[in-house]
Amino acid sequence: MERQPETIFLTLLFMGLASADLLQNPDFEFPPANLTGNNLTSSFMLLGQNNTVPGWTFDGTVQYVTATQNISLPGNGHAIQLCEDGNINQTFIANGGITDYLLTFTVAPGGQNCSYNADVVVSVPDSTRFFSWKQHYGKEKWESYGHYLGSWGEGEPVDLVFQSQTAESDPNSTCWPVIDSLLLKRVGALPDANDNLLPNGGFETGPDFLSNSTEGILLDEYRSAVQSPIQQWSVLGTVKYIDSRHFFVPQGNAAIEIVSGASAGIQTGVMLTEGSKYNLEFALGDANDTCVGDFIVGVQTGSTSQNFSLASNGTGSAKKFSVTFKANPSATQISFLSYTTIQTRDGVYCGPVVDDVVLRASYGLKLEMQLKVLISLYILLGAIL
Ligand SMILES: *[C@@H]1O[C@H](CO)[C@@H](O)[C@H](O)[C@H]1NC(C)=O
Ligand SMILES: *[C@@H]1O[C@H](CO)[C@@H](O)[C@H](O)[C@H]1NC(C)=O
Ligand SMILES: *[C@@H]1O[C@H](CO)[C@@H](O)[C@H](O)[C@H]1NC(C)=O
Ligand SMILES: *[C@@H]1O[C@H](CO)[C@@H](O)[C@H](O)[C@H]1NC(C)=O
Ligand SMILES: *[C@@H]1O[C@H](CO)[C@@H](O)[C@H](O)[C@H]1NC(C)=O
Ligand SMILES: *[C@@H]1O[C@H](CO)[C@@H](O)[C@H](O)[C@H]1NC(C)=O
Ligand SMILES: *[C@@H]1O[C@H](CO)[C@@H](O)[C@H](O)[C@H]1NC(C)=O
Ligand SMILES: *[C@@H]1O[C@H](CO)[C@@H](O)[C@H](O)[C@H]1NC(C)=O
Ligand SMILES: *[C@@H]1O[C@H](CO)[C@@H](O)[C@H](O)[C@H]1NC(C)=O
Ligand SMILES: *[C@@H]1O[C@H](CO)[C@@H](O)[C@H](O)[C@H]1NC(C)=O
Ligand SMILES: *[C@@H]1O[C@H](CO)[C@@H](O)[C@H](O)[C@H]1NC(C)=O
Ligand SMILES: [Ca+2]
Repeated sequence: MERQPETIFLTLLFMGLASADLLQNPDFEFPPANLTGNNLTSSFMLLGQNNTVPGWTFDGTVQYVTATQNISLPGNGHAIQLCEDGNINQTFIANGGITDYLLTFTVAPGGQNCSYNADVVVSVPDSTRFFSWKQHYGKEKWESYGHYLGSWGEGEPVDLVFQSQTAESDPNSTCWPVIDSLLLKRVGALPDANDNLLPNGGFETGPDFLSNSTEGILLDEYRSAVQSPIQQWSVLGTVKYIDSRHFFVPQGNAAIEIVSGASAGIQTGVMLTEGSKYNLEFALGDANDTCVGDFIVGVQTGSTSQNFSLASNGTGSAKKFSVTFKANPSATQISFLSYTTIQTRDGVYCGPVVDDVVLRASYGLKLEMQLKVLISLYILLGAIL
């Protein structure tokens, strides 16, 4: 089938919006102005007044990092270390209508033999969030995080600031964070969900994946479903956003793996018709990340909840399940919580994968409605005749 020119134009426009480079030098591959590849040999170089990194402003002690055996990075080898009182910032200009902005970034602990890892603080106007270095959520010495930055409209300047923060007074015993590989994404309207009453039930809309990373993206707790990196879902505990290029994903390009211990998971809310019956369908599985064990997933639909168990051999498989429930008077909470803490043989935390969550009025309701319509038609006909 041939595409209409306007469809192509719209597709290009959409892709343009989605991939527009909002940030300059987001992976720090453009080195300090007075350096070139030839003399970029030292692994840590202190930034100064005359050697700044293109696109960025810095303050405090900040170093330009070149990856060596001593430090592993996900990108092409250059990054920024935020040392004592160190911060970097860049202002980007929001474009298009008011939309959400999602950030993906990577953190590695810099230094050796330190007893304390400083936090990374990410801030934009009206929001500040701390990210602590977390071990055992991946195989690498770095972690990628997804973050809901905020919502802005055309022309608004947004100053994005990264800084280090530590409670430790001795800078020599502190590992200062190294940050790299920023991806900033504008999220437009969620795609049409067909007759699914839950938007983003397949988790296809979320922070961008690093194309080369086999680690997925960690999402810390986000209590609000509106201000969340997984659009329309709040996050409890820590979950991992996984891509189909590097994990087994039941549907589409992305899914959620619940990786932190008991009662971590995801949750959404939806207004339903009181007393009506609904059917919730979902896929549970494992991510093909050698996560072996018995998963127990608690599925809550309004005031009722039910546990589903799944034996995983860690080789990537999924099963469809469904529950039928009657809606409550108030907004209905739908959540998926993991009740098990499992580690792979390498000590990496892992757990059940949730995907393809579809909520529909149950067949019974549809039939009931059709019957009601038929009956009223008969009554109407009877009245006319
Ligand atoms: C680095 O290389 C550039 C160009 O090759 C040169 O202008 C500059 O002086 C060099 N700096 C040092 C410190 O060697
Ligand atoms: C930076 O460069 C300017 C001009 O080249 C020079 O005057 C100034 O002393 C330099 N500052 C530092 C801190 O090296
Ligand atoms: C770049 O400029 C800074 C500040 O003047 C200086 O300390 C550093 O040696 C310069 N590096 C090179 C390679 O010229
Ligand atoms: C790597 O770390 C070792 C100490 O553990 C140090 O001797 C060496 O110089 C470092 N290499 C680089 C390139 O910084
Ligand atoms: C991904 O890996 C390939 C091969 O290792 C490399 O050539 C490429 O530059 C990497 N891309 C990124 C974005 O790091
Ligand atoms: C970083 O912040 C400072 C102070 O708020 C501001 O003057 C500067 O323009 C910012 N730099 C960038 C690149 O946005
Ligand atoms: C870190 O500690 C190890 C073992 O305690 C030692 O071999 C190494 O030299 C130390 N590295 C630095 C940079 O102090
Ligand atoms: C940190 O280490 C440096 C050299 O390794 C030393 O000169 C400095 O006094 C140390 N600072 C503290 C607070 O121990
Ligand atoms: C589900 O399992 C957890 C952990 O075993 C248990 O605490 C909870 O009560 C169970 N919930 C239901 C509805 O059976
Ligand atoms: C792992 O589990 C899947 C699904 O239950 C099954 O198809 C597969 O044969 C199992 N593989 C092994 C090695 O047990
Ligand atoms: C699991 O990963 C292995 C490679 O690590 C791959 O060969 C296999 O096809 C994957 N299985 C599934 C179900 O995706
Ligand atoms: Ca999906």
